[in-house]
Amino acid sequence: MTSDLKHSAGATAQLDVDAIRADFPILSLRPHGKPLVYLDNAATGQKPQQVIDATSAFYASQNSNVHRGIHHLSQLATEKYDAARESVCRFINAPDSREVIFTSGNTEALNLVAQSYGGTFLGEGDEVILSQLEHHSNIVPWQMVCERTGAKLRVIPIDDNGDIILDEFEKMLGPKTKFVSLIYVSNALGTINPVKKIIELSHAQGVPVLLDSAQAAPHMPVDVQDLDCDFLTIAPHKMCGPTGIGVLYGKTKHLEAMPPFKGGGDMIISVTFEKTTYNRLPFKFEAGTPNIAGVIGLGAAVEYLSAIGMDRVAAYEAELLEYGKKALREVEGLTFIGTAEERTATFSFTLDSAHPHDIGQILDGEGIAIRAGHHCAQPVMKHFGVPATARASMAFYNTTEEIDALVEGLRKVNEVFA
Ligand code: 7TS
Repeated sequence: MTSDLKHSAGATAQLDVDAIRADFPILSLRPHGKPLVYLDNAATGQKPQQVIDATSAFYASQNSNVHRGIHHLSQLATEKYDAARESVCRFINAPDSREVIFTSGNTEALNLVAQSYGGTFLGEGDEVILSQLEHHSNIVPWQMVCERTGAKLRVIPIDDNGDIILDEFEKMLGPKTKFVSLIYVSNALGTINPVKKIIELSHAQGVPVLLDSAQAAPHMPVDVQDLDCDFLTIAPHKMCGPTGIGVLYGKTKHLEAMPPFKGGGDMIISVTFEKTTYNRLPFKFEAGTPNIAGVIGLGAAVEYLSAIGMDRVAAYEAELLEYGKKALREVEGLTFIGTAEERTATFSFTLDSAHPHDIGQILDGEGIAIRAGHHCAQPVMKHFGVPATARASMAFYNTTEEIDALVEGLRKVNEVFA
């Protein structure tokens, strides 16, 4: 990354995308002999050399277990591991790094809250509010805990733009509501939910709110103190980090009141067969040897993103969104699925000429990677009456030229299936 990129100020300043792209070795691949146009960032993002280097340096020269050895390597690994937690803490502006819990992924972070918080504090007749935009991983864990506890799910409906209907939320929020668990940005449509309003309304009734920010944190500044959310989850592999690692942020008052999610090493202070005393935060929720290389890679990822500036990432991607909306509208027979005013640069669409899977296959032949399917959000597909969509999801290293390539690719799909 060039130094002027790090130091130029202002949210609307252009990114030096050429310099950024040079950091991502995979972007110079040529699948099927064509330049790679990677537009499947909502599924997973690509990794800059800085993250690859941090991960391989761990295995090459730091590898050891953390929080247990007194030898040089263990201390080094522990230092790197703890420093990564501080980096993540700064990235989301958490008040205290003990509120930053490492999990195996965004999915595990959601399961942790559903099982530990929900399993403890929900009872017969209580209600948990989700929205119709949720990814399956913020539906199924709550269904599982509702089955066990007798609580019920309420679902905020969406309109034909793919926006949640706030009035309906206000109507269902009441004395029975015990928790709100909401997707921040829709993975299927890109809709950015009015989360601050939801949190304000929920808190007015004393109801805690979790934000699944798997698709928000890669695209915009996420500040847990400004949001005042009670919990927040992150999918590091969608924001330059490795797979196999996730983040749960939680307010201390909730995390202290919750039982551990998993038992094992590191999450205890003392163990006898009669009684185990649990460790303090965050270790209470981190049983067993963690994904040390993953955490260190995540630390490098958030440092990389912070050096660019998430406000600049958001401003640049907003330009990609505007360009993409205009360019894709020119493709014959294309219908956008999801047209919310507030959204990220994620384009879900259908073509009159071809099924989404056929679109994906023809585009692949052109070196263009998109996702076709229900995107693990079947309730969203149901609302729009489609079994699947084609989805092109952008990141800050994508360009308007790549959107042009997508448009050309879609014209080719129309020709093939004419
Ligand atoms: N929540 C949201 C909003 C997501 O987009 C995803 C993954 C998850 C949770 C689950 O994250 P994981 O990393 O634990 O699997 N979304 C997608 C997608 O849109 N295409 O592939 C994965």
